Amino acid sequence: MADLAGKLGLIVGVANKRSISWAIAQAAAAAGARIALTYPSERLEENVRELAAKLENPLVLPCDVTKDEDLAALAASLDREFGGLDFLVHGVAFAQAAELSSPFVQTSREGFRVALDVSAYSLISLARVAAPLMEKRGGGSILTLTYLGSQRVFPNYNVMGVAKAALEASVRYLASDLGARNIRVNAISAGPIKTLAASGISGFSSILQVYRERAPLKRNVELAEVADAAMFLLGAGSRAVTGEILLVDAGYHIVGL
Ligand code: NAD
Ligand code: 0WE
Repeated sequence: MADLAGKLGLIVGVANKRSISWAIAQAAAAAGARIALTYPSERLEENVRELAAKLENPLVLPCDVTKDEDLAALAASLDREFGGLDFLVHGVAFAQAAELSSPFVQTSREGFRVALDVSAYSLISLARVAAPLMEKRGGGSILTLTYLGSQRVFPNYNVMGVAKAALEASVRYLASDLGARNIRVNAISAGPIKTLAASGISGFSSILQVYRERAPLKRNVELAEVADAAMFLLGAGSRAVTGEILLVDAGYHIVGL
């Protein structure tokens, strides 16, 4: 497994023990990294602090990605406490519930704004905050999480699909922008996993079943498998990889019929 000994990482998007970001945080910590976790609201602070306590010497900081002042304070805290940054994991997505159950054509202006702001623009603003800290360390690796609904239509994924398309394009533009500073930007497009974000989706179990039947590997993907792929993209093994969307979906995306 990738060696992240002595590396400093910021992980945004841990809500509970089933979060993909938490699986990545645990794997990165096991590989020797020191981790900063964030929480978006006081409601989730206790959850995140409890999980962070399982890590060695963690940093826990507030950050609602829709608030510029939170991002500025996050940058200042990281600069003070870490003095630099080697990697950033972005595992944040949100759309208002109504947008994931109404016909796509009914997408509201506000629903579109919120989904794109939280799920796509936040990668750009976090990258802007992280880049100067990564420069201090001679470069870095930025990783986000996306879903195939960016490229293909999945019933009810709706405006989240549009947000993920914007997120994936942002990965390429950021990779181009930050490459000269030795900062890489990539995404993992994961197959469906029953997390908090998935528990709000009606019919999620049938989505898992369809993937299990049709994917070449005839099974779903596990949190640890996404985390292992993340270790590759965060570590030196991927030092010449940037702007890439790596599908970790048991091969589902290659199937035509
Ligand atoms: P999750 O609910 O555990 O993670 C989503 C996170 O977004 C939560 O921690 C939540 O607190 C955070 N968040 C929402 N609004 C925020 C805000 N304003 N500021 C800061 N944080 C905010 O669910 P997950 O499945 O682990 O999702 C992580 C990422 O993985 C998402 O981008 C999701 O789209 C992506 N993904 C999930 C699946 C899946 O099937 N679970 C598949 C592919 C990709
Ligand atoms: O990105 C996601 C889901 C993200 C998400 C989930 C919720 C549920 C609760 C964003 N916003 C909200 N808002 C809420 O109020 N996934 C990749 C998981 C997912 O969601 C689907 C999927 C898959 C897979 C929705 C429809 C079809 C497939």
